[in-house]
Amino acid sequence: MGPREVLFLLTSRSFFVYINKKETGFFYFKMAKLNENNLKLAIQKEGRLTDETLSFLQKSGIEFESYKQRLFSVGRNFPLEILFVRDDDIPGYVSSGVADLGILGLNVVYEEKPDVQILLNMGYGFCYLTVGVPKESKFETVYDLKNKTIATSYPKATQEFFDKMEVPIKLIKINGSVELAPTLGVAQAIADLTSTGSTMALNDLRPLTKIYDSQAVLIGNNDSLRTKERKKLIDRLIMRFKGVLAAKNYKYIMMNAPEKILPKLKETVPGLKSPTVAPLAEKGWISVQTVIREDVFWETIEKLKELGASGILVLPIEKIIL
Ligand code: PRT
Ligand code: ZN
Repeated sequence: MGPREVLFLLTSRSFFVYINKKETGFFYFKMAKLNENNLKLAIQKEGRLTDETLSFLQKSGIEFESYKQRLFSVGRNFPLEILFVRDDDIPGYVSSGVADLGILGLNVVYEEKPDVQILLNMGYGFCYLTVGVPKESKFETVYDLKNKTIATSYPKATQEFFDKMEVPIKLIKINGSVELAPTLGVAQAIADLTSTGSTMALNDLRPLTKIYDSQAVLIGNNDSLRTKERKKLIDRLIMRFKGVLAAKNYKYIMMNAPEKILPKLKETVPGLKSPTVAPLAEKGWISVQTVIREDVFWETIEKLKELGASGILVLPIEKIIL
């Protein structure tokens, strides 16, 4: 256990108490008073989702003090308190109402099944729960894993998946370094999160099948969503989040084009509503400004060039309020 690891953490809507052990062996605790009326958002204190969550909040225009070594931060320009906790504790905080909202991996929600609502996909922290088998093994389909032992940190989702496939398996729950289980002879296969797939490859494993897709999600407490004033604040926050997400998915483009291709341009780039068109000094030419979707960016640009558009300028969008 690292010296900074939280030993005990107790919070209610108004207090945050944190008890820890120093390297010297002494216990110490900190207590903070929270403003009961502020919205509370629990996020991961230190881990894979932390940087992107903090940068997402900043892009949403929420200003707060740097979080390093902090337990919580208060929004300067939004009635929001951010609680920094272990990701595994977020479902409990949100379902019990200590926090109104939480941002965590969908994988944790699938596993813990807290009584909360999933409000928004955050568009980062993408990964998959994947069944992996030794590269040299004969396993080709999930049916080949009948009666085999599978090591995982996600026993519920894994069991449910194999139950649905009607393949009986034995499960062994491992909390870390699941990918070592086949080499150690503990299991014949694993079910673990993957993103690039390099951990599996480095451990001589290959993916056999995917159990689910995951990404960071915003979850909400049921009572908070039913309380009028709190729901209003949550909606305001979600509107900001959606603005950041929409901006990420679109690019702003400006181009010059012969006037006669305008109908075809409109078909290629439907934009959010319709493009802005202005005449150019050169007769028969126009300037067109619109937005295009990031996921079809290059296809769209290629089509526009084919149609005869030139001088294409692409700009990032900071926010889109729909
Ligand atoms: O300390 P705390 O409890 O808060 O954090 P943690 O250690 O439990 O979680 P952390 O920080 O490792 O991950 C937080 C969340 O990030 C997870 O719950 C997922 O939603 C998400 N996420 C996204 C991932 C990955 N990608 C990921 N690749 N979580 C873990 N991994 C691990 C995976 O377990 C495996 O060991 O990365 C390895 C595989 O990665 P690739 O790229 O080699 O395939
Ligand atoms: Zn965790």
